[in-house]
Amino acid sequence: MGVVNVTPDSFSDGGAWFDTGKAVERGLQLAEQGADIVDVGGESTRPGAQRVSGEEELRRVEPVVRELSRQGVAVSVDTMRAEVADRAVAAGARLVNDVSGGLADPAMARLVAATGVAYVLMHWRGHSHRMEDRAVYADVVREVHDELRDRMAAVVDAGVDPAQIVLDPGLGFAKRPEHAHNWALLAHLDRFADLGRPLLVAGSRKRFLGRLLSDAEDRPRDFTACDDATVALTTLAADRGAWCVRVHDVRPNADAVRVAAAWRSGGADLDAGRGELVGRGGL
Ligand code: PMM
Repeated sequence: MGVVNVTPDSFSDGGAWFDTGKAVERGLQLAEQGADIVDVGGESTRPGAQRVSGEEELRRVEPVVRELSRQGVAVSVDTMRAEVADRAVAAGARLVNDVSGGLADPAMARLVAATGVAYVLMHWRGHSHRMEDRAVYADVVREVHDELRDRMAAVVDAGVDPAQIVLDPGLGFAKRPEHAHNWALLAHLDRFADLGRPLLVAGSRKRFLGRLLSDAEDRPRDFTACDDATVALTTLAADRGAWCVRVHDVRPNADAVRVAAAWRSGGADLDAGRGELVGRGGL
């Protein structure tokens, strides 16, 4: 999954695609570089970010989703709002990527159920301006696992078919780099297998990588210099069976996924590193 942030303030790409034409061009480029899905978002979720209005979010994402879908790209919409998801699905999106796991908008689960599209349900403990305070865990792996299980039960209660769901531990969301929450989750990805759904791992350019790669004076590495570490993360995640990795720099990560898949299958299935289907009608 390649990322196109149609925002002026995303931490990871600094507003480079905040223009419909540029965003579409970028999405096409990512698909060409090997992304099976292009994730289009209009609201920054970086720590401390303030929300934008639904109207503004829609203005940013809808034309990009429509044009990329028209050109045959499988598009996912990164939104916490049911109304934005609804309009994006009408414009051709085939997956709703909700970082709030249905918590930010009570109408989201019903909308996802009604449309039948694939749904990424991420672990979340509150909007960006609060998530740092809520990153308190006795056992991060158990708590994230149990909270994902409970959110999955809640959206299924609201009518979502479990077959639509992809789970995401939400690296960097209410997870503190200084407490190694993200690394604990990555080290124990296998603990999420009992939930019975594919996993999405999204660590690309996140602060925990910059912190790991701090210099001798303990200054974190800038996110722009974390792409090699992202590829390493992708390789390990793919080897441990992640269904999808969400990344900014697609080509090397798509290559890593294919290498890991070929390695895992012992060469028996050289197409194993390409996207497979989730949700009614698939991707
Ligand atoms: N992280 C960001 C945005 N969307 N979606 C999912 N499913 N998982 C994530 O961890 C996630 C996400 C924030 O990162 P960005 O600024 O690179 O978009």
